[in-house]
Amino acid sequence: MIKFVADSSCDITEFPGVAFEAVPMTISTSEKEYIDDDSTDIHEMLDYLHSYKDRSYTACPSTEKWLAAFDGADEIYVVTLTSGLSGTYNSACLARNIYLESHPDAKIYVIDSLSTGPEIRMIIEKIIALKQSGKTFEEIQLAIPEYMKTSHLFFSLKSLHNMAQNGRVNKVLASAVGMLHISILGVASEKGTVEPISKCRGENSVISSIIKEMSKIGYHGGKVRICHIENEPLAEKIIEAIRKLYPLADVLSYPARALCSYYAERGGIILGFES
Ligand code: X90
Repeated sequence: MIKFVADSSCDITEFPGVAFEAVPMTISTSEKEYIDDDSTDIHEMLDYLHSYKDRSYTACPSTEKWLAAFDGADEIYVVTLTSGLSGTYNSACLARNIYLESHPDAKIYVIDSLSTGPEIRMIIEKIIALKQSGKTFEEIQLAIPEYMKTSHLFFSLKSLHNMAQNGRVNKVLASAVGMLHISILGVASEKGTVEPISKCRGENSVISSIIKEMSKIGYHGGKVRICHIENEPLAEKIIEAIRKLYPLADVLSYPARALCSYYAERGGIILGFES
């Protein structure tokens, strides 16, 4: 059986027509835990965290959780959140080694996305398309690193509070963003970490800066995936701006699941695209 697996930072819970599983990350405080699966009410989680004044944490899936997702499969493709910010890639690699001891004929390809959300989704979509066109495991192992040279991730965030609290960005940068109407525009760096590009004042500036930065990297009408944290209007305006330039572009927006919602915070958007 062929299986496609990711951690829940991919923001999708199913893929029609294939065996796909998202292994949940968790978000917690000292009094409550949210498991990042279909059961989590993200609006409620964001409200709760806003009113909760003490600190909150996240955790990546245990090796056991990855193993449970591999169970029964003998050709497995795994895409994880960046190893630059999380232990999820290491945990998945450990699970691969353990699984291979009891399933020596299985093939498992674990991919460190060096990114999150929409770019992970694009990598999964690519693997599935390659598989459906008849490519072998070995061919896919060669094709994906090439594909990842053409996939990129931008984000626009209104707060870096949760990232700073959990040591994922520095506090000086975070405190500069707390102001009303200021968003920080950034890019996933080569190492899979947060790299700020500019501060934008107001929504129009966010939209034009994103379009400008995309074309700088060589966007010319390829696939775009946008997840938003309770900010569908901004995602739709970005789509509109892209379609003005490239009416036929394959562009999609959808709400983020819990892990990306926690770190990108209310109002944030994360955008993956192909150059
Ligand atoms: O506990 C854990 O292992 C999870 C840690 C997750 C850390 C950051 C997740 C970022 C989510 C924020 C904006 C995009 C940043 C992308 C940089 C690669 C989304």
